[in-house]
Amino acid sequence: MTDASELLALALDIAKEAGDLARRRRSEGVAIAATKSAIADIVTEADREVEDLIRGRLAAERPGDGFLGEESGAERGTSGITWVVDPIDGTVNYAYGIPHYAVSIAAVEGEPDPQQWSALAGVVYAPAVDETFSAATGEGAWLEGRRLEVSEPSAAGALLATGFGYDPATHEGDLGRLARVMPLARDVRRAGAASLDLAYVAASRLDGYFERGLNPWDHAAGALLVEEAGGRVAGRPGERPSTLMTIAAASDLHQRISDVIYV
Ligand code: LIP
Repeated sequence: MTDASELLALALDIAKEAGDLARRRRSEGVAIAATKSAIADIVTEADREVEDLIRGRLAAERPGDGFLGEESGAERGTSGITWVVDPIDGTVNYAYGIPHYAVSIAAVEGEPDPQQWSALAGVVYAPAVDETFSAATGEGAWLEGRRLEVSEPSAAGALLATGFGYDPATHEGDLGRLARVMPLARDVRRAGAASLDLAYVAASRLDGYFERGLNPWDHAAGALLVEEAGGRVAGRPGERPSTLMTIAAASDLHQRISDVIYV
């Protein structure tokens, strides 16, 4: 039986080292290495270097584990544990010098598939503000020693966050969903890093978050944070989070967001 707090301790140590590297590279100047799914979907040299550091540390400390990373792809392990990694979530923020990006590391058990896996440990580390959000299954979600709990919105309405994909062809649909959700909101934030949007829901800095088009590494750690803070994370009605949809909030608000998105 794998000890979730042991995996969490390793993820915390590696996320800190990886975040320090990302912050250092940011101060030295960022080089765009390539574009991916669309011209707006960039990868920097630092994304790749930070992922190599994380993957190298994990391979050295836990050689039997699998890996699924945004930049270097997937490798099956033999231990039943897979590490799901976004080295710099919020890459466009990072490239523009907006200090809102994060290292996201999750350890999951079972099939390396978000529709099947069980998340055991998750860390979202924001190097620019030196904030570490962490959770292990059954042990709660934490920010710098403070136990986190999701919030239901006040009478003023919900403070929500959302995001838009890199493919312009999807924007009309995203804006249509936003228009349907707006009546629930006191206001909306578009901050540019899904892992931090989820961490902020866990920390009651946001009441809710929804986005279409996320990849497993965008939500693997953040979803565990929200669930361990007493919230709910799902996709389309009855489904787990996926590229089709990710909704995170306290239970009642979650249902209301889902109901207006899937009318
Ligand atoms: C980003 C997400 C963000 C989403 C972007 C992109 P990346 O991840 O964090 O929420 O709107 O389209 O997927 O590319 O910075 O790792």
